[in-house]
Amino acid sequence: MNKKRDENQRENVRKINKIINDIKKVKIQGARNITKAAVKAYFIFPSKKTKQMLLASRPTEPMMGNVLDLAESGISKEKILEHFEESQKKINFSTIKLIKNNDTIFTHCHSTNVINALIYAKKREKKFKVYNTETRPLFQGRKTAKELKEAGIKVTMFIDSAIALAIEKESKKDKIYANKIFLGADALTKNGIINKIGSKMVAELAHLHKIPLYIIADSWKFTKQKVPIEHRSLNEVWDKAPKNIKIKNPAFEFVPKKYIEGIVSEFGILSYDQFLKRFKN
Ligand code: RUB
Repeated sequence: MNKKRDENQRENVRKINKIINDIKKVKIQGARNITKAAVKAYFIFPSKKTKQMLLASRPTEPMMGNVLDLAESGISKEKILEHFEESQKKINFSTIKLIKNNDTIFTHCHSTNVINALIYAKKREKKFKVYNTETRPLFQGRKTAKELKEAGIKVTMFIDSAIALAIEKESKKDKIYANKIFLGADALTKNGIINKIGSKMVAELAHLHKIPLYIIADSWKFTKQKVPIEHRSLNEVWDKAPKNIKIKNPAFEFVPKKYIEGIVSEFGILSYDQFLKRFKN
């Protein structure tokens, strides 16, 4: 009997550690997927220790913290997972209203909230194409391009340093430009959002060229706490780099709200300040 119990315990620890490692290695990526995986891990063995270990696996994910707080307070796993499905449905209903036929929508990295909304629009016969960026060093952009292609959406992937080319209106004569930008978010804060490194450059270009930037994100990503920016391993950038070369590998960055045309969440399409008000209520 005890042997069986010990075996079960070991198996549970193994499952939790696997999820934590997959999050650390970005095999599980994106705020929504990370949070769902964390919920799964937490409910294998609900405890303060499990919670702490999960939180440490990805510091730039307040949604994981918010959801683990809910789990700790007694909200069931089913209720939490139901929120993600319901919220995504509402996000899809709103995002489709923003998409016009012949749009070119630019996106960066890989956001499940964005991709699900684009696939929903495609299934409802919207005709648009997507430009996306490869997102070095871990190439989440390839995942985005593959998923969109599999859904029948026309997609063109650019190297990261071609961001300006992909969204600048000056290039209109070559038909290389985006007329709408959809980004996901890891964190929604009072003054702006946090998302994959490169997002601020996208936002500044959007502002300069008057291309509307929408953040497509579940409201559970909101936090009042300071969000630490994760700096990842230097090997991801240059494995076995010569000594005495400094390398920086920040994974996320802050985008001020002044660059954001609207937030598409389960509350609908709102300006940043309207969203903050709605969230408070
Ligand atoms: C992913 C990323 C995504 C947000 C939102 O970065 O920046 O835009 O997490 O994603 P990484 P979602 O690949 O390093 O996790 O919409 O899936 O919550």
